[in-house]
Amino acid sequence: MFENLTERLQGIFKKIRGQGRLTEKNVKDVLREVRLALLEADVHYKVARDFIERVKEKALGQEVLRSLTPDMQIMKIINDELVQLMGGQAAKLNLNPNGITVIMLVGLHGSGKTTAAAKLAKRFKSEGRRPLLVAADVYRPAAVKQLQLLGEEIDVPVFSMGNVSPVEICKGAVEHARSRGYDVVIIDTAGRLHIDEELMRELEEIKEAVEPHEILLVADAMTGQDAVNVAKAFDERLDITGVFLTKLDGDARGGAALSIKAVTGKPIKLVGVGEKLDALEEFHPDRMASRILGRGDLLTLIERAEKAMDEEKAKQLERKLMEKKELDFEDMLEQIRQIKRMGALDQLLEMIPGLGRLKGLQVDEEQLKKAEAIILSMTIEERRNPKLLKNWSRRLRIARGSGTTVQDVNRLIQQLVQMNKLLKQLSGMDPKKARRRMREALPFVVRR
Ligand SMILES: Nc1nc2c(ncn2[C@@H]2O[C@H](COP(=O)(O)OP(=O)(O)O)[C@@H](O)[C@H]2O)c(=O)[nH]1
Ligand SMILES: [Mg+2]
Repeated sequence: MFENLTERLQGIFKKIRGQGRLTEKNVKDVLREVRLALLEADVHYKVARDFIERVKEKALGQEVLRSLTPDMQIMKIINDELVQLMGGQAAKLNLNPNGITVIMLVGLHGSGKTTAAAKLAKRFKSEGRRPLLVAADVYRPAAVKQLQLLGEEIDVPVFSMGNVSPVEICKGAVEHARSRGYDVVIIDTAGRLHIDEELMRELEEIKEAVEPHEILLVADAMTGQDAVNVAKAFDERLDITGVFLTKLDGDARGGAALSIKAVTGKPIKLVGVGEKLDALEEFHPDRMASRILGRGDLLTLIERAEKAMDEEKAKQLERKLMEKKELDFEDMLEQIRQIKRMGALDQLLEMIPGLGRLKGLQVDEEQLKKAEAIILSMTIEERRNPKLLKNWSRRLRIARGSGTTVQDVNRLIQQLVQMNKLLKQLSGMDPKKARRRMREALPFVVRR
């Protein structure tokens, strides 16, 4: 799915990786290429233009996390904007909480309406609902037969009537559902090769007759911008509630998925990812964005870095450490927790240039856990006044309480002594240098 776009974008990010920071010039260069990549993916040109404008504003504005490398900064901004472009939040189906839900599927021939109807029915059935499929495509006998076969496959009844108009069939179906206790009515309507007036009028009549809770336009993602135009045309006549985008498993270029919300204002609610009847997914803009960027793992890491690098907090701790004459075990505990918040330290270090010199360092998770357990087994008094630990029986109690040995406890006490020694040495130093020395002396971080 969208492999080409993903590949292009990754190539673009790579180019900017080596550069020191984002400047007007390199942002412009990068965004020119991103714009081309979007157009090539068949994104609507206005959508692409506005998108680039927003990314540029953010990249050159103050909103970026300065501690990330330039490619990460740009990637993060593009990711956030992609999510917004596709609607931000995932849009849920509007179901009637106390009665029958009517869902009407509309769209051109071959877009996947009949398949989508069966997929929805299967999903509802698995959720314990009682769906009823409605064959309102009366112009081709084969269409009714196709729905009936799919209905048999998933064991969901298909409502059809002889030689009457689609509007009558739909009304009849809702009546039937009411009397037989079906709670979701899924209408498979007729399509056309092109949008035509007769079809639109028929669909409007059905809409008026059964007042659907959802009118989903079924659109084929493989047709790119055409799908967007179709969505726009259907929306203007029917005021659709959302889009069911099909065939995303094929070599769709992404244009439809990226442009539909921006052009029509209507969200993509569901996507079809295969011919099988369980190939149905909810549309999540955030997941789709990270799929497009192909770096879901990295994005999670960046978010973690943002959380962990809460700079205010880090400075506060540093300031506190600098002001204090003596560190105690409470300070150490706080430090341990900060390291833990950062998680996989070595991965984070690689993308935060300021910490690059710590490369090759690794958190000793075992030691970290042990230290935390030991400190947690101390009384508050002992944490604040480490001198109390000269008493052997206290150390024995702590070792037992934390499942460690007295040697472990001794070692931790020794570490605190070392930290305090370092702190004394730093006291006369230039604060900047001192802070750096202090960070480098973090306990529990070992050289690989
Ligand atoms: N690969 C793929 N094929 C699909 C998907 N949805 C539908 N199709 C295929 O598209 C073709 C047309 O589907 P159909 O439901 O008959 O379209 P309709 O004319 O709108 O009712 C069929 O061959 C389906 O198997 C999908 O999500 N992925
Ligand atoms: Mg059909």
